[in-house]
Amino acid sequence: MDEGWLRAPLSLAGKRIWVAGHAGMVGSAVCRALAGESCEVLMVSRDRLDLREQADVRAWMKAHRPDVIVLAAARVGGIGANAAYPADFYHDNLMISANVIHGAYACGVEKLLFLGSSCIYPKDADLPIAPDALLRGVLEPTNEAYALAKIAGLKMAQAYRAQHGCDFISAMPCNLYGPGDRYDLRGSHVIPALMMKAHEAARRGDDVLSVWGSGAPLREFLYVDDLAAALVFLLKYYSGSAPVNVGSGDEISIGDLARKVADVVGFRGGLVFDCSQPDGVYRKVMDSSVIKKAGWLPQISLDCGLGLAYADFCQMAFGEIKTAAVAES
Ligand code: GFB
Repeated sequence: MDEGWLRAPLSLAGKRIWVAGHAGMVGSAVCRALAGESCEVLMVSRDRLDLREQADVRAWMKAHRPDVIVLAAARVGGIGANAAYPADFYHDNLMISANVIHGAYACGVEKLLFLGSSCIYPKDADLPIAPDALLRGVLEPTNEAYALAKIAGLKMAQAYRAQHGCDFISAMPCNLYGPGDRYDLRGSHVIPALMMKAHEAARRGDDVLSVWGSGAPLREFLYVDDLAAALVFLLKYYSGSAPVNVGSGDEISIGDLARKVADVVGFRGGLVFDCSQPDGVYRKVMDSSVIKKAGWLPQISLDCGLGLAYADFCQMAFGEIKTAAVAES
């Protein structure tokens, strides 16, 4: 077994587990995954606690005394949001990581799980990307701000382990999707953006669907509940310094993905590729063999996951239509 894996799992039963960012796509999936663990899940909404404010974070943690923290809160977004708001991506992610990680140390939290992203790795790293590729090359410029802030968080977690013996661990997921995703044409990641566009195009009876970039880049996708199962698995079984990659291992081109999304949504027209929009990194599939060897495997295929994500999108869209209709009456 690789370094850092526990023979006897950490029991989560009876623990007070703070899911920071519980309302987001990842955080809400973690809450679902923790539902079967007989633990108490602590949540606090953004309007009651701004994680970028150090004194507020410290006071909240002192008052609520979590035993375990899953740090799923972050400013996230797709390639468009990363390009438009690099200052926000730096500031918010650096502040959230620094406040929660240092606060966890100061409050004597038993375990903390920090979440990064596959974009922390150099853009020319050998594929599939293993954790030891970190900081061995230049980052992809389209998400440099987010990547640097996440690298700082992961390095900080390692430093608290090294200096103070804190049981702080890190997981690096590949591109995620699923229920609770952000649907916003300019700021979303590719799956929710294409789903929204294809849904609207089908409704209008358009002939074509516009896909950003060349369609050639490859991406590795993971359904968010598979990630959440991996995170609970890591909380119980992992206590090491090295970040753990969590991915499906399957790559698909953006062009093929767009066709799949169009099929799920029922859009029968053609695809056009808008090369005025960025492609981002060409490939970034990760080596997730460490967690797979330890016992976690993804359960939800891309085809199945896209169907589930579209059902969630429709429920959300229907909710909006209903609200608008009520407001008008
Ligand atoms: O999901 P996405 O925005 O993020 O884009 P990244 C993935 C690919 O899909 C890119 C293409 O090649 C996009 O050009 N794409 C096609 C689209 N149509 C669309 C569209 O309508 N919207 C979007 N957003 N993309 C992100 C990073 O990179 O990966 C984040 O920016 C994070 O920081 C995340 O690390 C995991 O995979 O390029």
